[in-house]
Order: sequence, then C-alpha cells, then structure tokens
Amino acid sequence: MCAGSCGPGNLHLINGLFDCHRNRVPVLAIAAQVPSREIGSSYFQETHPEHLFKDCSYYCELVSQAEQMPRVLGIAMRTALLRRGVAVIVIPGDVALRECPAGALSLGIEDSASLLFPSEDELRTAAEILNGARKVTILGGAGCEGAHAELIAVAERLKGPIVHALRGKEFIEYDNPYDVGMTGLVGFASGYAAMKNCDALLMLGTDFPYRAFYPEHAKIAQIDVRPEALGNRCSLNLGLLGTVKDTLQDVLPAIREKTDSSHLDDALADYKKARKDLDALAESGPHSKLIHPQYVTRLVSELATDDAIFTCDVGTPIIWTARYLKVNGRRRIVGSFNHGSMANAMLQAIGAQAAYPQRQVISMSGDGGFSMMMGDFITLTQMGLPVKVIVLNNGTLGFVEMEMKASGFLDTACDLKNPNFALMAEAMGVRGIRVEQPQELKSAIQAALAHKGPALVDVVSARQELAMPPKTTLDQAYHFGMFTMKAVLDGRAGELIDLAKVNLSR
Ligand SMILES: Cc1ncc(C[n+]2csc(CCOP(=O)(O)OP(=O)(O)O)c2C)c(N)n1
Repeated sequence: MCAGSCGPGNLHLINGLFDCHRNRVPVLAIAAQVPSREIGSSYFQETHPEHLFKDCSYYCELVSQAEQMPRVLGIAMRTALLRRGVAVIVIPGDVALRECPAGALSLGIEDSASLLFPSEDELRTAAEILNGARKVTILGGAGCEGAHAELIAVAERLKGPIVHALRGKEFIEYDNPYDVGMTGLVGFASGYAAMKNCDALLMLGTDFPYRAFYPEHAKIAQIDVRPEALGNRCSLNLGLLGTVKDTLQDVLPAIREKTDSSHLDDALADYKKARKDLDALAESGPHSKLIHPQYVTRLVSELATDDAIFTCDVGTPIIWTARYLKVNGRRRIVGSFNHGSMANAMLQAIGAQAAYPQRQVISMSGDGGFSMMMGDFITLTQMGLPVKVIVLNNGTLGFVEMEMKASGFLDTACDLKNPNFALMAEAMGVRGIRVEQPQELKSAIQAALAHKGPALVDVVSARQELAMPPKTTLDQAYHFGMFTMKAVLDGRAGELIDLAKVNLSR
C-alpha cells in the first residue's frame, strides 16, 4: 500500500506502480486530489490521477462522495489481490475528511482460494504432445513459484532440460539436475541451444518476451494462469489455463518415461561448458589490479545469508546477478525485470527491508542507477533500515555504452563523474567503505554485511566488460565493423585497442 499527496506528490508513484503492475504485485495506491470544488479549474497542483494511473492499474477510480468509500475500497483491494496488480483510489482531501454515513454499502475484501484447472481433454492433448516428441525442453518463469517438486518430476520423466527466464531463476535454478541456464539477451549459450534444438517446448508460467529465442519448428504447449499470456509470444499447439503446480500434477500420470536422454545430456554438457567459462571470469588473481563485477557478485553471493533478499539495478548489475548469484529456494531476487526501470535496486531494497526487518537485504546498484535516486538514500538513516548497498562504480552508464557500441555508434554521454560514494554515505550517517583494489574487496563486503545499520560499499570496478548476447549474428558483426571504422576515423582507435586488450587478456 502506498499513498501520495496531490499532483507532483502522487506523480512520484508512477514508475514504481508500473513496476509492480508489470511484476504482478498487488498494490493499493491512494492518490490525493485537489479540493473537490476546484477540480477542472487548473487549480494549484491539479492533475488527473484517474487518467495518469490508468495504464499501470486494473482499477483506478475517483471517490467524490464519502459513502462511496467502503465499497470502492473493497473493490480496489479485491482487484489488486485477485488480479495481482495495482488498484488506485483517487480522493480529494475534503472528501477524505468527511464522515462516512453508517449505512454506506460495504461488500468486504474477500480473497479467494479457488483453483483453475484445464479440462481432461486438454490434459490428454498436453501428454500427447510431450509423449510424441523425442526432444522436449522446458522453459520456466516466475509462474513456477511453489512448483519446484512438480517441475523436477516432469523433467525427470521427459529427460527434458529446464531453461529459465530471468524471473524464474529464484524458483527454478536451485537443487535442479535438469537446469541448463537462462535464455534471453543476457542469458547463456546453453539455454539458447536447448530452446532451439527441441521438438517440443513446454512453457511454464512465463511470458518470456524475446521472440527470436523461441524454436522455429517445435510444437509448443504453454501453461499459465493468465489467459492473455497464452500464445502471446509464439504460436501454440496448446494453451492450458491453470497454475503450474496443479496442472503439472494432473498431467504427470499421463506422461510416459523417456528412455533416450541424449537431448538432456547434450544440453547439460553445453551448460557445463558455459558455466565453466563464466566462472573463470569471476576469479581474481593475487596480483590483479582491476575489480571485475563478476568477482564482486560472486563474493556477495558467497558471503550473504541463506535467506537474503537481493535487488539488482537495471543495467549490467542484472547480468551479473543472473549469472553469479546463487539461489537456494529461500533467497529472493527482486528487480525491474519487466518494466526495466533504472534505479530500482535501492528503492526496492528499502521496501523489502521495511517489510522484512529481520532479513539481510542487499542492493546491487549501478553507479548510474544509484545516483539517479540518490536522494532516497537518506531514507535508510531516516527509517533506520539496515540495507547494504553495493555500488558497482564503473564510471559509466555501462549497459547503454555497450548497446551503443554494439549498434555501431561511438558511445556518447555515458561517462559519469562520480563522487566518492563512501564519503558521501558517511556524511549521511551510513557506514561507507571504498574499495579500489581487488585484494581489499572480501574484507570490505564482510565488514559491510556485519555492520548493524545501513552500509554502502563503493566498489571502483572495471569499465570494459564483455557481456555479449549468446550468439553473434551477421548483423551484429556488420555493426561492429562499422563501429570499428568510425572509431578509427574519429581518432579513437586507441580506446578500441584497450577494450580488445582487456577482454582478450581475460
Ligand atoms: C529510468 C531509465 N532511464 C534510462 C534507462 C536506459 N538505461 C538502461 S540501463 C542504463 C545504464 C545503467 O547504468 P548504471 O546504473 O551505471 O549500470 P551499468 O550498466 O553501468 O552497470 C540506462 C541509461 C532505463 N532503463 N530507465
């Protein structure tokens, strides 16, 4: 639940509400409105929140009479809980202060535990598709929450590798002998290959957006609780409306055990190789001079508690978190994975820590992301929230710099002139530690995590990191060629050579 005062006050809610709505988080937001008699006169601070928040909510209504309130509140809460998204109530201050008549209609805020099941026929068709294919791959997303055992049982029977979308990582990757990594722009080659090489794809609780990563010729069956997700990204042979857990339980008895495990074995071998290559990048030698973000993330993962909540900023922190943070079924990872709003990590950490005061909460922040919402850092002191902020201080809007280069542009306006974030933290009443040498990193992270109150570690990290998509296409090669030529013409060949040296030396 959140609330904002008139006009600019509640406008501040908008990016967070978009994020929650797209992440399917139930939220009730109250947006104040100017006095009711002034609405429509361009009054001081007047906006129309019922229009502004329409796109990021399932329910968004103006309350103009006190007697509307109990009923509208009930509808808003029910909508947020059952449709899993945002509901907004807009209310002028004068209406909010009025007495609600005793007899005003109130219909409650009942939640519902009803379940949704596919029909027998549909379950039979699903089993036919899976039994009829030689190579089945499973793609899972956030809808797999709570269905770990069923997922493993189905994969075992199908001898099917499990690929996950980013939001599925925390529910799928742990204790999973069928895990072959993530797919997508920041995913692993093994996840990509397992999707492309199958005869049948089973999509579970995912609306994975990148169409180029779906197989071209496989049969596809999808299970989701949201009708609008079925067939949203690829043409389906079958769409099943139901929860992943219950539907898998129902379909499992009809799935025949496969004897040929060659598809799984190939995918696991691919994954092992991809993992080995990635893990090699997360090492730091005794004489290393640069601090690589892979190493930072690996250390944070090793040193954090078993039930820590991690948030990660949009930008390269997402990539390092997806690749190097170990999950275990109790740790949580929160990010702006659907909306893609920068500067999310510290703000989500504030919310997570307020909701779970006893758990360790760690924000993996980019320097651009952290600076963008730096004013809210003071909230940690103000509200006594012991959040630990790890700033990957690479001096650039790195993800965008990389995108520009990959598209054949010389990067422009990406450089960041950062302060010493640790000194700034100290000035704001937060324990601040700056790290410039890889040898100092472990003890710095340990000290920050052991600190009772909020702490920030300002990690001066390597700027040039290769975080490429799994497959270099001809198009990308062309862009890279153009980029190289422009760099030479602009007299920036030296930078290009430095970039190549750094990446080749690793
Ligand atoms: C509000 C917002 N503005 C701009 C972007 C585009 N964008 C995505 S990542 C990024 C750079 C992030 O930089 P930083 O936080 O320093 O992390 P880095 O990629 O360097 O690790 C930008 C500008 C966005 N996603 N959201």
